[in-house]
Amino acid sequence: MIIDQVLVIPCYNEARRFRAECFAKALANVPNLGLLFVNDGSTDRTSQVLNAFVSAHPNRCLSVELPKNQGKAEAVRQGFLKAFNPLELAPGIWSTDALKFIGYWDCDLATPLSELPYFLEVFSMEPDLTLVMGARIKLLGRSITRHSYRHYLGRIFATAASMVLRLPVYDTQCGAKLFKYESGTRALFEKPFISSWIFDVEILARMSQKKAQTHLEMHRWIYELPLREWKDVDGSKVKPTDFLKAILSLFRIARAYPHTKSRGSS
Ligand SMILES: Nc1nc2c(ncn2[C@@H]2O[C@H](COP(=O)(O)OP(=O)(O)OP(=O)(O)O)[C@@H](O)[C@H]2O)c(=O)[nH]1
Ligand SMILES: [Mg+2]
Repeated sequence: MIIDQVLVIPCYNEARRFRAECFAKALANVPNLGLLFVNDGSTDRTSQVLNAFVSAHPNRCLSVELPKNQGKAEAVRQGFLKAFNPLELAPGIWSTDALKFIGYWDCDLATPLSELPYFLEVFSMEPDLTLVMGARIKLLGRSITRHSYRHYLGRIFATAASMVLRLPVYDTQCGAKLFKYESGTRALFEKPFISSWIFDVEILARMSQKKAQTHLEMHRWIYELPLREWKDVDGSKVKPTDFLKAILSLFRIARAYPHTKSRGSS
């Protein structure tokens, strides 16, 4: 069995929320899926919980321990760098030659792992895509459950992010994203992010800069997939003040990526 798709799961003080049975079910349902957990300097029992899970699924899981808490952006980045480094992977089972997709997925499984096949389906229909991102859109026939204050703050933020990026993006912050495993993706994660929380916006800004140089249209590279299911999971560590911090970070991103212009937004 060869791993051809890997999900990086950033984990900060997740011992209580970690649902081993859901991750185990995903491993059983998707035979070529690998999970790469990044313990982001947790101070609870996350390390023990992850080690127990990784030991129970030795060929399917890897883990990274960050010595101190660095925030979601750096946790995800470290996971991606490991997944792109052949020396860090388990020989024979995990190989950089076999990997086709790499993503990140919030540990609380607010986006259930049963959504993953739909991401893969989009890639199979649109092979030129680089990134498929989950989008939390309330539509008939879907189950998107979100506290209303978080929904409205999220909408304000998303609108501001879309203006800064000059891209018609609906939901930058959904914690489920899948990339094609290729050198261009690795390049997106090469440098540390300036924002520890809204690094998703920065990823789009980095893609936008690159695409502007190559005159390619963003909509050919990125696809937002309306999720079938998403729910707020209790125990989020994001506070209302983080909304203000996120808006300030947007200004910093706008300054840091001045040529962020889309050619695919019209
Ligand atoms: N809050 C927080 N989360 C981190 C950190 N490092 C990694 N993470 C992980 O980032 C993911 C998202 O964190 P959550 O606390 O679920 O954030 P949330 O408010 O629920 O965000 P949404 O699910 O998008 O509403 C989880 O997998 C966390 O374990 C960190 O320093 N702080
Ligand atoms: Mg969450």
